Amino acid sequence: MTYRNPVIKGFYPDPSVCCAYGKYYLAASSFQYFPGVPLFESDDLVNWTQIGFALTRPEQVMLDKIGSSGGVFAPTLRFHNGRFYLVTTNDTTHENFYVWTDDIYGEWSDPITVDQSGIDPSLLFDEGKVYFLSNGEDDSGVSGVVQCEIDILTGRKLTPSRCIWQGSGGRFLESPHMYNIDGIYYLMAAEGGTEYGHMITCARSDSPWGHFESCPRNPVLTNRNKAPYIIQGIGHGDLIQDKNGNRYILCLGFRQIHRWMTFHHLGREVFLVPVTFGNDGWFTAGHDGTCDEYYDIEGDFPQEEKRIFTFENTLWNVDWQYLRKPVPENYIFDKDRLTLKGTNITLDDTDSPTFICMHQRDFCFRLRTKVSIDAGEAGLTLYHCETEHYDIAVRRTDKGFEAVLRLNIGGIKHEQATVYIPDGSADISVAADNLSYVFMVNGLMIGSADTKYLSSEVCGGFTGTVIGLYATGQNTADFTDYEIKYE
Ligand code: 6LW
Repeated sequence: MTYRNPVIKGFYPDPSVCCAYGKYYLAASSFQYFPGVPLFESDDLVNWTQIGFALTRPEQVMLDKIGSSGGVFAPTLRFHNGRFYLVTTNDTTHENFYVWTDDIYGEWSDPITVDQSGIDPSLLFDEGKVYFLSNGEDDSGVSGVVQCEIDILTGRKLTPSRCIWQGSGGRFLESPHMYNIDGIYYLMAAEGGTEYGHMITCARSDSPWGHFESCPRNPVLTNRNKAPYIIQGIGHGDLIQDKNGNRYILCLGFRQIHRWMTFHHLGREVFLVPVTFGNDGWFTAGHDGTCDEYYDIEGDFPQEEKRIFTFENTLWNVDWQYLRKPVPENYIFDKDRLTLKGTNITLDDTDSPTFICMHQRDFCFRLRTKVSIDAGEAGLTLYHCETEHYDIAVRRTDKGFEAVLRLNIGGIKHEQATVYIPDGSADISVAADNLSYVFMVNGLMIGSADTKYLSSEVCGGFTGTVIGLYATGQNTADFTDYEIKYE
């Protein structure tokens, strides 16, 4: 079959993948969003469905008033002896911790911390031992990929942390994962930073402690010299073997809004790249160490994608996320209606406004909903972070009600349009393509805005654009007839 990349669209960076009970499971970073660490499952590595989150209880992860792009960084998902382990970092509290579960569709354990520095922690279960890797500093102050052995029941270190590899020379050595493949220990990592210079590099050894020999063909996967090409920033990946014995890397990358415009606003997405091992024991990723849009792989199954998202066909606890530490009483869910209770916390605050979102999964879509308020303001937001978001909303003023389109870019707040509406209800809609969003109220266009100002190049940070519903002020807001339709 031929599949098309990305295999998971929208802001789901730093993928990590494991196999259990004949299925594949994938975890991604979530930063300031709650619940933390979205989880997906797949039968074939190409078609992925979200099944929930790993960090579903506020006690598991401190996100209260944390900065955007703080919080939960790159996770690693592993399955060993009937148990799933998910290890990650809260970058805001500088803690590496893991949680476990025997039922990936259920709740995960409380966090178990590991006293090793750095980010991007990973686990290797090997010959009765558990190795804990991260990018950080070892016990003698040497930085690189550092490793210790841990007791998996308690998280206690059983050995000192030792630097085992310092990469191939690129900046920001990150995302270490180690694999025992037929007795050889392969160490895969990312270098170059998670922007246009991103890459995956590799080393190997006959012991998990090294000495690691760098692959002579490093970087083994990068799109940094592939131009002009929409898919950029390929890096940070995990290696997996499928049921037929074929190997793949699932990695992150992003799609520029246009071939000649170096902006991406959908965040870092998930790409699947076939890998072939050569006689020299090293692998080639893709055809030539780059990530293509299309690949032919073994298997006869369709690539399918959910294109329509409504209240009725999504699950509140599987498909939607909040900012930081939400107040549950402010969200009332019905089958075909969402009621939000506003507070004085706004979308501009580094806090938890009444806000619930799904990720923007593709460039082109049409989105509509009907919103009704009694006071304050409520509406839709295309939200990248507190300084960059486009809001189309209904609000109450001294004179009555109006709809407003407000563009927030880098601290500039621009009300592009206000439209009188007779009561507190309006149909609001957005039509999007690669370059712009067009906003409508009751079927009439009231303005438009460029996608590029919601890009990571403008906003900075590690997240992507999400589509949120929000309420601010002391109000009750009802949303009905909600539909996002990707083209
Ligand atoms: C992550 C690091 C990275 O921890 O970005 O792409 C950081 N690589 O490995 C945040 O996602």
